[in-house]
Amino acid sequence: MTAGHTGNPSTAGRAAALSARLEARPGMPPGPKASGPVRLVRAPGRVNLIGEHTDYNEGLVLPAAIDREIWIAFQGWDRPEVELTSAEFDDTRSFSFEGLSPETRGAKSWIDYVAATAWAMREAGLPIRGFRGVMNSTIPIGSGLSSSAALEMASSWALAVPGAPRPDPGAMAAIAQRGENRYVGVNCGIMDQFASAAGMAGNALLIDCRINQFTTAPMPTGLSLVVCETGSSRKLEASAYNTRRSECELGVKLIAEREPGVRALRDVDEAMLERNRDRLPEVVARRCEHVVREDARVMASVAALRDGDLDALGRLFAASHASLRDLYEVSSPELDAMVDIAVSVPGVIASRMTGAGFGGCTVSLVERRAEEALREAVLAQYQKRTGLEPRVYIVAAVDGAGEVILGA
Ligand code: NG1
Repeated sequence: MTAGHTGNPSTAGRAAALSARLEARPGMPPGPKASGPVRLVRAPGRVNLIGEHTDYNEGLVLPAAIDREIWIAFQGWDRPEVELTSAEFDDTRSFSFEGLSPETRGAKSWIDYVAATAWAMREAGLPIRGFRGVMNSTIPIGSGLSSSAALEMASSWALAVPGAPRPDPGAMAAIAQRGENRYVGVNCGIMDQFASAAGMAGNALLIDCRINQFTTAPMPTGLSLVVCETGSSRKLEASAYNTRRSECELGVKLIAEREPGVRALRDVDEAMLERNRDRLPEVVARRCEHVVREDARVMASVAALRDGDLDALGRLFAASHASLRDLYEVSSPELDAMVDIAVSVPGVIASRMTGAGFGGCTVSLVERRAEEALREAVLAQYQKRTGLEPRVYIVAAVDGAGEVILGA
């Protein structure tokens, strides 16, 4: 099975606990029976190393799937229905395939991400099957580590009819993204679903969001990937995110009036942007400048990862953060403080805000020996500076979503 994880003690323990909870759950309805043994699927969250607000501009991103994951233990059944329990929330929700339509817009509950995936799979002509299951998650919610995309990708595995041909990870990610765009009503790019679907252990993924293809870039050995959560609210995010998208679209429209062939900011380089700057409202010019240069920084970062050029990585992360703060204006005092603290710690190679911004997390590349020093510096200084409680996660790049084959 693609991306199958082989069993190890923690895998087996987690699987056993989830399966036991599923089997002990009352409420197996009379009539159609769940068929076959309990199966297990998993899907990781992700952190983006660099390439922010580029995915919806048909640009480049460099995320890694991380060992913060959603797992679902489930049994397929012959009802056109999903009934799923969240172990964390102790909450059971269900939906029927019959009522699925994008008019159900808006995520009123976590189950809507599962329903969105079922809707999008069916729309794409993929057969789906109902199941009853129990899930748990180690991805912090609302912190920008893509718990929604992970839930979608885990669901795509649980909903799939066994033995049916499965689209490649990029195509499956595009299907789930369509579900999130059209059914849930979140206008996200493809990065989150793609990273969760296609992750490769020990690697970041260079994803070309124009053609939905990826290559891998090795994580430097000897460096840890550290995510620091600011604990600050991302309330403004949805409207500000959509405003940024519209500003980019306006930039494309105005540049394309003079430059035939420009379809997205991906088609614009720095020279073209300068030639056309006078046509753009000042704020739109700044948004475009961020995106155009960020694409270039992604390519430079991949080269730096491959060459082990840590100084270059540090400069590129710093430039990305400054651009998100000053040109794209999606950072926050909390994100700035977190990056500030991180880069003052010897052994921290690179640090920047990650995800949409307005709160959420930073991502840092850190020499292993400096992991604890970073954690201590954050715990000692961040709360004093912001009044908020930080969280520090040391994460590893893992494989993308798939079935967990126990004992393999
Ligand atoms: P976060 O904020 O990490 O969920 C969002 C988008 C991505 C991408 C980044 C910015 C959603 C669900 N995801 O990520 O597609 O555009 O912002 O690079 O909105």
